Amino acid sequence: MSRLLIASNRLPITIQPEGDGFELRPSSGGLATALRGPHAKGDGLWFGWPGDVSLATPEQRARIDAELVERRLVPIDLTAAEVAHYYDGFSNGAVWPLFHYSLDKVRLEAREDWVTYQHVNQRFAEAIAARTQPGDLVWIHDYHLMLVPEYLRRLVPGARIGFFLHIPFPAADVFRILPWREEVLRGLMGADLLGFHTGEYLTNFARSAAQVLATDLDVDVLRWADHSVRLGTFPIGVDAAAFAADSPEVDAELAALRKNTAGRRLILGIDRLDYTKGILRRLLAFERLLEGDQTLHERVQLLQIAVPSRESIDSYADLRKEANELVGRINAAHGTPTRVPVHFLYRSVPFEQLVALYRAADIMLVTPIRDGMNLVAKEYCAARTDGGGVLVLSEFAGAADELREALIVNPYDLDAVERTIGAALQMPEEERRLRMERLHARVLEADVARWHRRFVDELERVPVLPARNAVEGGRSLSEEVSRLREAPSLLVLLDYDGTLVPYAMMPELARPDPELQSLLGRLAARPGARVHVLTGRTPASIERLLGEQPVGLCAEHGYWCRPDPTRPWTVRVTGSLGWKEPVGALLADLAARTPGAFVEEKTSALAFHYRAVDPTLASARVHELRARLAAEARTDIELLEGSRVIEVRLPGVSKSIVAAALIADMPAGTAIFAGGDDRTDEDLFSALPPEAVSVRVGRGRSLARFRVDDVSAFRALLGALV
Ligand code: ADQ
Repeated sequence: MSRLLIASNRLPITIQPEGDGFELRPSSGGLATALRGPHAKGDGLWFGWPGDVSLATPEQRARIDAELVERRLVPIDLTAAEVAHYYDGFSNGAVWPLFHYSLDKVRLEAREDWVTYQHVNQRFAEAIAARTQPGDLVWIHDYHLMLVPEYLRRLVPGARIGFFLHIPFPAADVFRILPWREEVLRGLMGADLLGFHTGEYLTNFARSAAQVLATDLDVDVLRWADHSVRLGTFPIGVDAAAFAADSPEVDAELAALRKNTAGRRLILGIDRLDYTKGILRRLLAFERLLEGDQTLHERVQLLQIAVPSRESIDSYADLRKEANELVGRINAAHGTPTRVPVHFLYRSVPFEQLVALYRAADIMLVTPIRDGMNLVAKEYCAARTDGGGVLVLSEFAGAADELREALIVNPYDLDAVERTIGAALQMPEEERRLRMERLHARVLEADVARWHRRFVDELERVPVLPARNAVEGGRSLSEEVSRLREAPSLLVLLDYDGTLVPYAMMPELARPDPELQSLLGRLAARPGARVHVLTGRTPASIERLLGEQPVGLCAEHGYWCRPDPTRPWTVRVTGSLGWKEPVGALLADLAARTPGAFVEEKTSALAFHYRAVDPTLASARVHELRARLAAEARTDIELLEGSRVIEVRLPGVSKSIVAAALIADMPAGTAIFAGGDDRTDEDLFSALPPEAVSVRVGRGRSLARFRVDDVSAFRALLGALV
C-alpha cells in the first residue's frame, strides 16, 4: 500500500479558543467523518485549514503544532481576509450556488475572491509538493481546491493525483456561466483520476470539458493535449455499522423521545442550514398538509433540526430568518395551547441522540433542491435495524440513484411533496418493511470504507512514471543543451504543430512566423547539423509552410520523406492501399450523418476530423467507427487517435521507424535533440538512444527526458542550440 496524502479545506479537527487556551475538536460534516478512520489507521498526511489560531501565543502555537504533528496533520493557515475571499467569497459565494443551480445567488463580481482562491490553492499545492515522496498517492477533496491538481502537477510532474468532488457537477450550460470556467477545468484536469458521486455529474463534467477545452472522451478516459484523466463514479457511503449499533445511551434517548411524542407520528428533517437543502419548501408542503386535514396536527409532529452553517454569508442569515417566520406562521395557524405542529431547533445534536432520532422518526424528509449525495438519507437507513420508518427523498439528491426504494419526490412540486408525505403516513406495514429492509441492507454494504477503498484502489492503478523521465546522470536540461551546442555532429528531429507553432483553429493558419523561419535557418546552417521536421500533415501541406527552409521534411508520420529542398519526395513504407476505397466509403457515410465532421484524404491514411462536432455525437460516431471496422476484422489497417481526429492508416508507418532511419544515416557518435507534443511524438522518443536529449512540450505523461511548458519555451531551447 502506498502512502496516502489527503488535502481538504478543513482538517478533521478544528482548533477553537477555550478558556485561556485552545482546544482541538473533531470537525463536523460528511467529508471529515468519512476520511477520519482510514487516516488514523494509515501512515499518510492530511493537509487543511486548522481554524483560526491567530490569537495563540507562541507557546500555545507550539503546543498546537505538536498535537498536529502527532496526528500527522499539516496545517495550512489562512488569514481572516483569505477566509473571507477564498472560502466565503469564491467557494461558498460563487461555486457552491452555481453547482447547486441556485443561479440567483451566484456571486459573479468576484475577481478579488478569485485571485485569493488561486493563491490559497497554490499554497496547498506547495505544501503538498514539499512533503510528497515518490510512490505517494495524493487525494484532493472538493470544490475549495479545484486548482490544486494542476498546480501540484507543475511542481511534481510525476505525482499520482486523485480528486473527488463532494457536490454536484452541474450541466454544461450552467457550468459555462462561471467566468473562470476554463481555469477551473484546467485545474481539475491536472489530476490522474477524477471522482464523482453519480454518473450524471461525471457526464456533465465530461461535456463541460469537451465544450470548453475540446477534450475527447474515450469510454471513461478524458484525453486533453495528450494528458489522460480517468473519470469514475464513487458514491460515498456512511459509517453504517456505527449507525446500526445498539447502545444503552441510544436506547435511553429513544425512550425519552417516544415519551415526548406520545401518540403522535414523528416526521423528521435534519440538515445543515443551507438553501440547497429545501427546508423552506418542505415547511410549505407540511403547511398544505395541515390545511388539507384540520385534525392532522393532533396526530403528527414535524421536528426540523438544522445546524447553523456559513453564518457570515448573507443568504444563510436570510434563510434562518425566513425559516423562523414560516415556522411561526404555521404554528400560529395550526397550534393549540398544548401542541405546536412544528419544532425547529438550530443546533448540532450528539451522535447517540442523532441515532435515536433516526430510530424514532416514522417519516424522514430529505428533500433538497440539489445535493451532491446527502448522507442524512443514508444514515437514516443505516439506523433502521428494525425495518421501520419511511424515507421521502428528493430526486435531486445524488442518493436517489441508489436508494430507489425510498419515496422519490420532486421537491419543487409542493403538491407532490404533500401527497407523498400523506402516502408515507398511510403506507401499509408490510410495504414499509420491505422497502426499508432493502435500503438498510444496501447502505450497510456500500459503506464509507468501501467508498474509500474503491477510490484508492483505482488511484493506485495509475502507473508510476518510468525512470527514464528522471534527469539522468543528474544533468539538467540547460547543461544538456550546452553539451549539444559543442557537439561536432548534431541531429535535430522536430514535430511541427503544437511544438514549433501553437495549434490553430484551421491547419492552414498555423503558419511559421519570421522568428521561426530565422531560427530554423540558423539551426540548419550550424556546421555538422541536420534538421528534420516530422509531421502528420500531407507533403503538400507541410511543403506550403516549410518548403523554402533548408530542412528535411517527413510527412504523414514518415510515409513520405524529402531529405532537403533539392531532392524529391519518396515513399518510405510499402504496403497495399486497397483498403482506402471501402474504408473511405464508410467514413464518408459517417461524416454525412455528423454535422461539423469531415474526412481528409492522405496517401497512406484517411482522417476523420470532428473538432467542430457536438461532443456526445462525436463520441457515438467514434464508437460506431471502431465497431464497424472491428466487424470487418481488417488486418491491413491501424487506427491512430489524435486530438479530435481519428486516423485510419497503413500499418507500420510511425515516427519511430523514420527516426531510426534518420539516426542510422548520421555518423556514429552524433548528438541527438528531439521535441514533440503529442502521442505520435512518443513513438519518436521511443526510438531514441538513452543519451539523446528529448523534450516534451506541454503536459501529459511522456517518455521524453525533459519537459517545457509551451511553444515559446521550446523555441528558446532551439535558439540556445545555435
Ligand atoms: P453536506 O452538505 O454537509 O455534505 P450531508 O451529506 O447531508 O451534507 O452531510 C451532513 C452531515 O452532517 C451528516 O453526517 C449529518 O449527520 C450531519 N448533521 C447534519 N445536521 C446535524 C445535526 N443537527 N446534528 C448533528 N449532525 C448533523 C457535502 C455535500 C453532500 C455530500 C457530502 C459527502 O453537500 O451532498 O453527501 O458532502 O460527500
